[in-house]
Amino acid sequence: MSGKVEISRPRNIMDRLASGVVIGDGGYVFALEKRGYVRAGAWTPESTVKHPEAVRQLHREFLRSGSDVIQAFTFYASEDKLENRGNDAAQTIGVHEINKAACDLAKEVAAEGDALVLGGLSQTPTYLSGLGKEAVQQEFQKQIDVFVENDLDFILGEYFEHVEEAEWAVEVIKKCGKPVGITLCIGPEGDLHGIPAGECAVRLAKAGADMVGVNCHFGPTVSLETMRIMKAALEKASLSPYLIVQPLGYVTPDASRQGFIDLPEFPYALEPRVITRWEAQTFAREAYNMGIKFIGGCCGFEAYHIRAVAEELSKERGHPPPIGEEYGTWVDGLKLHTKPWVRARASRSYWDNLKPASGRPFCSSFSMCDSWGVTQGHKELMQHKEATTDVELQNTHK
Ligand code: CBH
Ligand code: ZN
Repeated sequence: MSGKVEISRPRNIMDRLASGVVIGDGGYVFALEKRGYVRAGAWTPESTVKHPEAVRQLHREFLRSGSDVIQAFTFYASEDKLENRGNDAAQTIGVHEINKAACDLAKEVAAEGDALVLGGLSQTPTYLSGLGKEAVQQEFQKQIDVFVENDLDFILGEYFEHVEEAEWAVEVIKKCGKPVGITLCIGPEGDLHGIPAGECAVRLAKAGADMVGVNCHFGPTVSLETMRIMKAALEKASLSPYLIVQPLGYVTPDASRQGFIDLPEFPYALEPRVITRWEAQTFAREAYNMGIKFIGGCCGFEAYHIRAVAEELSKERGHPPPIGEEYGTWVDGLKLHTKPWVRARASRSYWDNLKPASGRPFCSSFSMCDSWGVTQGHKELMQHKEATTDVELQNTHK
């Protein structure tokens, strides 16, 4: 396949960041759930063992679209998470096998081009249960061991709601000597303990993270707002980690503190909020102009969004996305359309000025967010669950 970029680039993420912008990949769990290979809720990382062809194909789509790095599919693949969700498959397959299979698949596809491979860790149930730093770091260590055994290029701690847990992740990742990125899934209001976004960024840089930023929970516009706050605080503290942003591929102007999780449409009816490829291009430009060096996506961010990011930054990177090398640009394609009024759309300004209709006359622009406010300790959640189960039981016995 044509994933290979002619000029061979440094094999180290830090060198790549120093020499230009790095394009990440997009959302795995959401894409694989829609394709029927991942179950929503538990987000079943054992797909790396059960459906390797599906994970491989998605990696390949991101690579062909212009991703410079391929992320092993290890989201929620910590041992405590696998056990905590009470899933048989995960218990029989196990943390080592799931993470190892993820490393193999990511490495295999990355080698079809010139991509680096990273392993991802994320927040743990152990933290939310208040079991303390040592227990949390032990969970991270089990995944890090596999990433080191498989010699991945760097490690990303992503999807942390609490900066304290993210600091613990940075501390333990640093011990393995690999470069470390860290992204919180927070918005401009800060983390779920109420720590302001700027302070979070400073704490993570001080902990030694090489890349600091946000992923998931909010769309491109809100995520860039958070990044602006982080950047200003880092500059004020004279800290200069690389900035990284991997937002949702959904627009979320109405989301509250916990982002898209609080939207009533999460997770099965978010489609009307999907960003267009043009919005992905605008996002890429804005992120680049802000000095963000690592630009990718999270849930809802599909391969064609990554392609749009790579197209927007073609000049800066010195080449179009690999798929463009094969098929030319989107303009070239559209100029060949049979209908003249479609051919007339072969200009960037046409798409930039378009306000796409939703086709849904009864949809409102904004939603009312759920605001349960439960994250830490899960106490209230458990109480609610018990109450709901009681009601359900009463109902079934009626
Ligand atoms: O799948 C991926 O692309 C990962 N790199 C990040 C997933 S962000 C996970 C969202 C889960 C939402 C939830 O808590 O239910
Ligand atoms: Zn996400």
